[in-house]
Amino acid sequence: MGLGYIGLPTAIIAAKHGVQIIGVDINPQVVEKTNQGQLHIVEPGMQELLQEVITNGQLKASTTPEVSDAYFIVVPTPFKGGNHEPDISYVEAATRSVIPYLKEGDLYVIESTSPVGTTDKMAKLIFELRPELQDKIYIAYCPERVLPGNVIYELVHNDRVIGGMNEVSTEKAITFYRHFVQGTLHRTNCKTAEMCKLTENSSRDVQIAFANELSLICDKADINVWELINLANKHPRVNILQPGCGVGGHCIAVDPYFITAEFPMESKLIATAREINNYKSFWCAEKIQNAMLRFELEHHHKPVVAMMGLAFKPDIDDLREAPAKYITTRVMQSCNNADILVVEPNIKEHKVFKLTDYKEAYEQADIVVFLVAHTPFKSLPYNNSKIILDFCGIYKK
Ligand code: SAJ
Repeated sequence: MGLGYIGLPTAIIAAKHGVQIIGVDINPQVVEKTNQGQLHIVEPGMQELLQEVITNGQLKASTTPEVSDAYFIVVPTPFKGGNHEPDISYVEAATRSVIPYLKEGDLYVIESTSPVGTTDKMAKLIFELRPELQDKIYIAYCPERVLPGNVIYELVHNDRVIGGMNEVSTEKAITFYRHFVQGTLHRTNCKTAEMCKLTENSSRDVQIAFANELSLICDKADINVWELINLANKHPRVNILQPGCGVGGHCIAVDPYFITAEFPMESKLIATAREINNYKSFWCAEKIQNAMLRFELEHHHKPVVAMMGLAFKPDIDDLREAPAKYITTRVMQSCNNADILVVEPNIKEHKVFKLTDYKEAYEQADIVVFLVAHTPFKSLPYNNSKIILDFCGIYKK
């Protein structure tokens, strides 16, 4: 259930390993494209695999479920409201749509990132509507852990945590994942498995916040934060991540809120990390605006500014929740007349931003702002005559 960034690759890989798959999505265009063997997401190597499993009939897409032996819920869990309350309505809708098909011996697994207690809630819903299935079906939670861009490898090789409602459910789910997972399958209960996913991404968010906080301190102290982190990491037990222009994407910048919304009194560090990482983007925008004002005062004309990168991390074309996109929008809104050149080498065009080639933008700009450490940017020679704001460590030395 759900043919997005995780559901579709999982369906393809399982199909490739001999499982007969019906991929269900509420979006008819996604279903149509998938059945034509066209990948609607960007993921290296996946297009060929999709073509193969569609051609040999192992995978078929549909807008409605069919009777199966196992059901996997792989739909988004966004948040709602100012308090970032998790919204599990898609998980619930997908669950409701499979309930009529469930039969004795079936397996039901949630993979969607979910607040603690979601699997229990969905089990309750299933048994309310189908009381005769009590103790006759297997229910588990098994989060995905793959890194976009490396999905084919990680879906097969990463370890997975599998938490059943009871031990037999865990075992049943393990038997399924064995079809294509070569990593170790770790047994637990569903609540721990739910919390484990949130913990993994919150841990990364907290670690990035530490690096971002250091970058703010170093800016004031006039210390090169990249050199500092590199040196600190020479300690055998220190491993600091890299600062950037904020934390983006649809996982790390979202999942910690699933903890803070439910446990606000206890999750002070996790909440502060979120604030620091959000603040870092705001701070970058302010820095750029200040540099532009200073330039105008000195030169009596507005600067040409190159905004280098829009994606949420290096070398991808995914702009979802991208801090670079937020910063670029904010800067553009604050200066109607200034020349802002927007650069994103990983996409051809964008419906809001007019894109400029990265070499051309670098050439023309008075102020160059590095927002994302895309590989091509690293070959641009450092030009002393320009004002360079390097928020992502293109020129680390
Ligand atoms: N970032 C930094 N500094 C760093 C590392 C990352 O600023 O040192 C920023 C990136 O630029 C980006 C954001 O963090 O804006 C997130 O990027 P990421 O590469 O850390 O993670 P995602 O969102 O692509 O994927 C994460 C992964 N989780 C962990 O590494 C714990 C992945 O394994 C998960 O499957 C995925 O979230 C998910 O779906 O939850």
